[in-house]
Amino acid sequence: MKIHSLGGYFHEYQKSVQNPEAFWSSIADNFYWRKKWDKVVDWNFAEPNVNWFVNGKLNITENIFERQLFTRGDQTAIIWEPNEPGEEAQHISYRELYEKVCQFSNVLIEKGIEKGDRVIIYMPMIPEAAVAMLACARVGAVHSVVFAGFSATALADRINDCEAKMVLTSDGNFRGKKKIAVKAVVDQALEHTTTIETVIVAQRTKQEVTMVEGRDIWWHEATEGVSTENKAVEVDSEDMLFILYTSGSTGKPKGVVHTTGGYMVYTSFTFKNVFQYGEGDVYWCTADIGWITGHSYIVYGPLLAGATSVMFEGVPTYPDAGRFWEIVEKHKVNQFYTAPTAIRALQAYGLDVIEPYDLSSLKVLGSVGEPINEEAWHWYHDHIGKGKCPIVDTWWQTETGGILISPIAGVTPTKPSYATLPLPGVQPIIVDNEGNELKGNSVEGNLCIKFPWPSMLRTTYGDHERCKNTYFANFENLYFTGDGAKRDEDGYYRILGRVDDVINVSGHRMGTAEVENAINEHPLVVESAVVGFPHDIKGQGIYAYVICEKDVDSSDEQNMKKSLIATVNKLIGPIAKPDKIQIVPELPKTRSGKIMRRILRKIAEGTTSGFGDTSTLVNPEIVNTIIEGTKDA
Ligand code: 7RM
Repeated sequence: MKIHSLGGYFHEYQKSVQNPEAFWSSIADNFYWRKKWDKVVDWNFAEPNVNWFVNGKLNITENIFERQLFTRGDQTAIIWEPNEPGEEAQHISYRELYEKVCQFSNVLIEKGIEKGDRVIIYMPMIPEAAVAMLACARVGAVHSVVFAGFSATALADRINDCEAKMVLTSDGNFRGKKKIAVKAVVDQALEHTTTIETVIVAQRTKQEVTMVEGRDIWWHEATEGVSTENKAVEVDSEDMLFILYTSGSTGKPKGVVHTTGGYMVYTSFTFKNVFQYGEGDVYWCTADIGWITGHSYIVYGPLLAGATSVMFEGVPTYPDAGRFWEIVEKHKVNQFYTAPTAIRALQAYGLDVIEPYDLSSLKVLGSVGEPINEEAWHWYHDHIGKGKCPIVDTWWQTETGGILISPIAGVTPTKPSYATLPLPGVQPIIVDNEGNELKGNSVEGNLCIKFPWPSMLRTTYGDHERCKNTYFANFENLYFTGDGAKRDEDGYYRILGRVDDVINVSGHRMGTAEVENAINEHPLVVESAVVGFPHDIKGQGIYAYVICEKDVDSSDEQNMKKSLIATVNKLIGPIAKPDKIQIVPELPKTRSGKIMRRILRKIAEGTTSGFGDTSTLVNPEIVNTIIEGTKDA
């Protein structure tokens, strides 16, 4: 079902709220189910317990391949654009991809992977990464993709949390001018895990790697001579499709669990509608498969919808800042989906790097990951879309599986920095801190969702209580997003950012507690506090206030900072690197020992006065000391 007009949108929206079961079953009917569901949705948000397409049986890859091969076998499924512009792009048809997936499924089975087993995918943006995800899904295994920029420690944590049996990786990764060792990180991680039986290594950079006898095997050797025919394993609609780890306000990252039937229906539906994907179009999402955007809108959504999806190995600034636009011209991209941080970074290079390229194929522009500021919105609209492409500012989360609030391209009138209206089936509600609904328009508060949608998270892996406490316990019978939002006089939603201790750095989600925990691991650190601060390109930067052991004197400060950054790199990865580190003698604390983050956030923003009531601090004089010290951060 595709919505073509604003009237059509309101009509479908009404239907989806009045009779969600009828609405979603008519969409799910377009898929191939080995056995139809008994009930569309069965749910409560108290436990929570959410089931979609109850007792339905299917395989998601049968819906990508078998269901579509007849009509799309020769159509390109994936256009892979390598890091080096001089290396040839690959066009992989639906039939070729099908054969690769079947073949690799046979390898997984041969290596002892069974339905329900967890498989870690730690790979760069190469076609094998998509093949790996789909082969897991085909044999009923649960993939957990770990962004290949995470450190060995972060990788080991995830392997241990889900007790994975296998790792799929590559020798290395080409990223701009850099050649990154990937397999070596896996080797380090596996020194701290016990569950991995097999590591399969795709060859990409041909750099030297160590292969452990009996554990490690090359992808090309494992697949050699293996049949390209495979019958998909039947799974239940509510069987796990994947786990994806994401940061929260406390503790270690949580394994967000997505299941099969609902995720399939929702990602495909939202992909087609939000981007208004049409037959023969070329769609490009610049995300990495290590994030939810890569899962839902490079791999599953587009392929379920029979689209041609571009997958790019490199970075936006290599060999120069015109690379995105060169690729748009080269592959005649029609829908382009990226993050505000990339837009702002490229904006800084000026218009000369865009000018050489023909961007006339573009029809729709998308934005995701963080609020898009008005200036970036206008630049994107005027200089990339040449004023003729609608911008879809898509709001969603790892936990929501798919886009929840967004314009429908060319249908919903847009407004800069507004995610606009909920998609059909999505019932947002804004509540105050006591959980009272703020009705009507022109209100601002905590963004919650009051009715389930098919691709919502079902649990956090191995810890259902944590899922309940994080998302369903703040406000009774509501899913709490962690975001603040405003609904304006037109009923449009504007996302105001996180209301918890999660920050958004270049569109990457980071828990301030997670960064603090890493910093605190440093032997010379007594205590630390991490906050976000406004950053021109990244959206938010990371500001760390650190108390060191007495013997770190000010002449050591630069070395100490370097050493702290190395610790964060080791425990999380370069994406968590603090932009500013300030060594402080104390942190502002209340009598009960709580750090007053509100004050630290203000200082990091550059505020020097007006901190409100500081009388509850045990050490109010520290505020001025810290303000004075910001110049050295
Ligand atoms: C898809 C993704 C989720 C958090 C979310 C928001 C922020 C995402 C937008 C946005 C304003 C947007 N998943 N966020 N999209 N804020 N406008 N269009 O990013 O799990 O990594 O992050 O990102 O705060 O809660 S995520």
